[in-house]
Amino acid sequence: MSTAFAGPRAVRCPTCADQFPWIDQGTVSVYDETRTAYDEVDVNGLEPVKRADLLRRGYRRCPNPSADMPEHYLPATWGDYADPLAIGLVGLTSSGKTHLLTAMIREAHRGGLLPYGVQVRPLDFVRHNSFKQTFIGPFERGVELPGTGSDVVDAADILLLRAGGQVRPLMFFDVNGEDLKNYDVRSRAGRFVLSVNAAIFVHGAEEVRNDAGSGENPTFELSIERILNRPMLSDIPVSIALTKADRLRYVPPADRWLRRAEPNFAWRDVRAESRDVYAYLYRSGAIASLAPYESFSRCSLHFVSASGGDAVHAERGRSSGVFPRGIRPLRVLDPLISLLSMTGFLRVPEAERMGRW
Ligand SMILES: Nc1nc2c(ncn2[C@@H]2O[C@H](COP(=O)(O)OP(=O)(O)O)[C@@H](O)[C@H]2O)c(=O)[nH]1
Ligand SMILES: [Mg+2]
Ligand SMILES: [Zn+2]
Repeated sequence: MSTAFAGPRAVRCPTCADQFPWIDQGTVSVYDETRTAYDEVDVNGLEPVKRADLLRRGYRRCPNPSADMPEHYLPATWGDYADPLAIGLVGLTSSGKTHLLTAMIREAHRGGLLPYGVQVRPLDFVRHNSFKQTFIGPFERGVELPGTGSDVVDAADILLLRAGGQVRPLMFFDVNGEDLKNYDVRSRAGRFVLSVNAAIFVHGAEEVRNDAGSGENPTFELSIERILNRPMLSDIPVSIALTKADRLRYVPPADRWLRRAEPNFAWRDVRAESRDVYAYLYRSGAIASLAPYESFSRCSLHFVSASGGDAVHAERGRSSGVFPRGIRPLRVLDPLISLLSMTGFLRVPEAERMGRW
């Protein structure tokens, strides 16, 4: 039989990005919330119903072949699903990655993809609860999220997408542009970069100033250049998210898109918005932020806003700021919807032409 030769399936861990063969070991680790610890349970002798239940909510310790991470666990069902769709969020520190990631995941859990026939549920409850507590909760209360430092973080939350008989895990990695300048392919950051199969390049709109600031950011531009030079990434679909677009709410043509509540879905609209974002970035002098458009064969561009407005800081540089009128995410799912259609997960009319303008 062919399966005898194929051997166990190789999976990639969402925490350390190592690849390893997925072999059924007959044990499952169960998470104990009160002790925040995992207990290994032998499921071999168990009746099928009990065994299936433990597998569904259980975990498995990652062998982490590179041995460069503290002990960590994967959902016991990880090996049952198709290879995850791993999206890298690439951008400079403070471009708005963390807020955008939080707003997107929150919106997806609130049914924001249902109009496109995509159902979403968390794949890993421990991870999901921790993400809710640390990010979604404070964000909903209008608290500015803390900076995440410079390292590539692991998958914040893993979503299980279902659409038209397809099931696929979706995860995002926060990839700090500066970290990629000197990364080694054997490092954790390098492994993450190798595993992404789509990317969102995040560019934050500057605060509107009266002086003719160029909006250029040399560090951002340099790191994008380096990322684009990785040959294995050149053929993935990408989108450019011009975030903090709430700062452009009175600036045409951004205003027109921000007033639209519905995400773009039709190829025509995605193309029209992409042209407007392109023109805006070009005119504001942020030429290098357009590099992904020039370098990848499929790219869509979007105006988005995670918070809907600027945070206010009581004391500069001290505690977190607050969003005084609460948060109002605008069009945050658009970059994701485009990527889902460009990767073929979402069957939209004219999907073949999406991102090729
Ligand atoms: N006006 C506005 N500010 C934002 C938005 N998203 C993030 N910010 C601000 O931008 C700064 C950096 O955001 P953060 O998400 O931490 O950026 P990261 O370093 O790329 O993860 C913070 O001061 C946020 O208050 C947005 O959608 N609109
Ligand atoms: Mg961050
Ligand atoms: Zn791992």
